[in-house]
Amino acid sequence: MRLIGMLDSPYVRRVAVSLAMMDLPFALEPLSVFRDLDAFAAINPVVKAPTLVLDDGTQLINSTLILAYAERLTPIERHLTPAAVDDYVAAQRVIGLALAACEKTMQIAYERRLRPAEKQHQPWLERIQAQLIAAYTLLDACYSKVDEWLAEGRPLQADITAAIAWQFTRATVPDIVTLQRAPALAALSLRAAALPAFLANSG
Ligand SMILES: N[C@@H](CCC(=O)N[C@@H](CS)C(=O)NCC(=O)O)C(=O)O
Repeated sequence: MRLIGMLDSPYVRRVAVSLAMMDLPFALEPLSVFRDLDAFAAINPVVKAPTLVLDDGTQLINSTLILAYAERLTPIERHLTPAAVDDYVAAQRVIGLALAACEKTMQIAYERRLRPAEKQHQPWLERIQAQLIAAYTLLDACYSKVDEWLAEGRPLQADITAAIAWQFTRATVPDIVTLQRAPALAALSLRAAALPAFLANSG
């Protein structure tokens, strides 16, 4: 399998880290959706990172859909989705909040980097920033009583995505989301960063 995209994208990174944790081999092709637009479009004209190219040439996009496929290739003991329904609901809540945080961070980054200063719309930026802070307040609460990992005593998809979202936001908009904003997430992020799959796929 070929994974197209850069590890500085939280969506690409959650796929890369998860494939590594599931022991699924893949070749990373670090193309940027901006700097390598033509090369990316030659592979996938929709230009979405991550793009997973299967051995028969089929392309999958959207990190969540790619990860759902990847679990189909994996024995159950390596699944990153918890088995018990209560744990599954808790995980889906965490993943939803973390992905919303990634989306809002990305929107702020695109607004700051791509739009000329005179075309920036302050009320829109303020709205996204409030959504981002709300997502992290709720996400931190999910981890406030968690000792190590959310479920099953091992790192699963929710932990991976929450840690990657936090690292991405801290790297991208540290002025908006401070370390003090989410202490439980900051601690989770440190635990996750020490995992071999994270070390092998750092942004
Ligand atoms: N919900 C998607 C988001 C993917 C996404 O937006 N990726 C960015 C790169 S970080 C991208 O492809 N941007 C280019 C564009 O949307 O034009 C996922 O989970 O894969």
